[in-house]
Amino acid sequence: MPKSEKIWFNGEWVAWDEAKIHVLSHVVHYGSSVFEGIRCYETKKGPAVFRLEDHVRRLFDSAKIYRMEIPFTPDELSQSIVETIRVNDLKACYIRPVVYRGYGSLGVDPMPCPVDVVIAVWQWGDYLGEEALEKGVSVCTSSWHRVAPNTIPFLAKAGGNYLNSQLVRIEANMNGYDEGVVLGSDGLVSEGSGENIFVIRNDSIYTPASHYSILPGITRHTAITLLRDLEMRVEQRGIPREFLYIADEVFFTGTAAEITPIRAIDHIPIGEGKRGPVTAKLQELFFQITNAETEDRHGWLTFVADA
Ligand code: PPE
Repeated sequence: MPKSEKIWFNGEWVAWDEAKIHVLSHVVHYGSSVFEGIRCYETKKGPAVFRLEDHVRRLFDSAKIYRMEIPFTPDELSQSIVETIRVNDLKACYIRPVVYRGYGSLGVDPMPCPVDVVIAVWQWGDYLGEEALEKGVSVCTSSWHRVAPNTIPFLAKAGGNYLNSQLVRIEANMNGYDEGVVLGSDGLVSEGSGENIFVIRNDSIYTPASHYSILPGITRHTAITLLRDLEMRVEQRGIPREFLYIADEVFFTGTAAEITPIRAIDHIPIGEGKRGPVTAKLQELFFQITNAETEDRHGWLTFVADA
């Protein structure tokens, strides 16, 4: 992966290669971390972080669910994120804050372990391949399902959740697909391994509601808001697998994936088998906002120069 200069480690600056933890840290054994993925975009007014406050809020929500006390305030963390971009002198980057149970005692009970906080930034390009945004991706329905509600909480963006996502992604890639769509324990559509999903048929747009074992994506919320600005309403509900096959358009949303069209599911072409008109319009609007080419009417950008 591309290295940057410095990593913010519990409030100190550490050189990229020196940002290490003990092998007996709780997180290594029990997956006890919560994290965020945030993007910073290059604009004519310098680098701008997209929806910083919302991501920091979700990080604190995730920590709260797992009773992890973050030893910094949300404002301090937001400021440190901006500072990390500045120190590394990056224009556009991906930002990965991670909070984890560190080194202290081993055993399932995490409470005796310290809570460590790290912020790393680096340049991260296309998530689902070079042509994904334009041509769309080919996905499968995963043979793995999401874990049931009341097993592992999906409203928390926790490291351990991604064991399930890893199985989905490995299976999809080994079978020649770009990504997998996961069904929930009830057999209804949940999301991608690292993206939320939207479905369009006729004049209606649907996305699984938050109780379908989805991560409540910030890009998902962005898409719902931008579509509303275009006078298109998104209905949040249960979606059966086969509804995807007969859709006019299907797309993924995510910080890494941004707005990615899906051109085929289980080898069945979606609509005309290419990016559809609503997806194209939404992408255009999304990138105009992230790149500060249009008015930031929802107040989603934090300019590194001003913060
Ligand atoms: N669902 C999952 C399971 C998920 O991991 C993500 C983000 C989303 C939905 C979309 O959420 P949001 O980014 O707030 O719109 N996945 C992050 C991690 C990807 C990775 O490979 O790591 C991301 O996109 O940054």
